[in-house]
Amino acid sequence: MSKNGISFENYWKDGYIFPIEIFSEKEALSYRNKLEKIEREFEFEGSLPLSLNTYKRINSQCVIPMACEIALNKKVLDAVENVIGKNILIWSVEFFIKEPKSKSIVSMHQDLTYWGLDNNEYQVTAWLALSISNKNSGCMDFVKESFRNPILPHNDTFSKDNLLSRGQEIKVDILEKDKVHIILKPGEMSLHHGLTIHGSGQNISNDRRIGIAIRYLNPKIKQIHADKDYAILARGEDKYNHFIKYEPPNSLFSKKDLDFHLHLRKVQSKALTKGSRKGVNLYQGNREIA
Ligand SMILES: O=C(O)CCC(=O)C(=O)O
Repeated sequence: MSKNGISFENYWKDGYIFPIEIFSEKEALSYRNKLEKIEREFEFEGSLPLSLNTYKRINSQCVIPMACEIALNKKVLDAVENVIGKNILIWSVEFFIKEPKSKSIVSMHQDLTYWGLDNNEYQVTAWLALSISNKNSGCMDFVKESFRNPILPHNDTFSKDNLLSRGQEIKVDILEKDKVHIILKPGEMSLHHGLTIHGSGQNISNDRRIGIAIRYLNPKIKQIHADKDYAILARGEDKYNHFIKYEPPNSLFSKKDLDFHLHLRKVQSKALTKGSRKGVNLYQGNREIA
């Protein structure tokens, strides 16, 4: 049993663990309000070099201080430490938002398929709910113990309703009965392994479904597909320097941070587009988010 009263052994049995309480509903609402204020201010075309959606979905930790603040939260890091150890890097923070009664889905996939990382054990995703995440709002579904598989073949669907960069979908039929619904209240979090098969259905509720996925690494892990990669040191030390370190942003969408965001996307796209159809432009049209 860990400090937070959770038995993390289940993580290594099932490939995920939930629910872990991080924020009270009031604190979660305050973060949601902060996010929605940013949305009101920056959603207009031309207010940022790329669409606001791009910055929310990809590497938001570089340009949105609240994304980093949540990723650096002590309770979140304590939970992550139980899985990957006391030295912790933040690799990326992504907002996964489904509007009420929208068609957005996330096809069943394994995260590690396109990340270019050399080790399966030294990473974990924390997914924190800022609104109710249940079957109606399109919560994540995990397949128990599926993390024991290697990376399985995936198809790129590039479907416009898929929130994933390439609409990547595992080439295995997953039965409804094998999906575990990861029901979370605002302020609760799940942790999942990068080989756990997961996805999520449509939001048929009247509220937005807002989740933040934070990808954490142990510094021992290496990027092997991109020429270099970057991360923020969140806790402990990094004796390996496989990732170039940078500091969290001080303000929202500063010119310096926007330039760095662009650089990071270019550097990482080598890993994220590996094996994709030749000539696919990840900054194209509504697939700009990559
Ligand atoms: O938010 C979702 O529905 C899916 C998120 C996801 O695939 C992930 O965090 O790895």
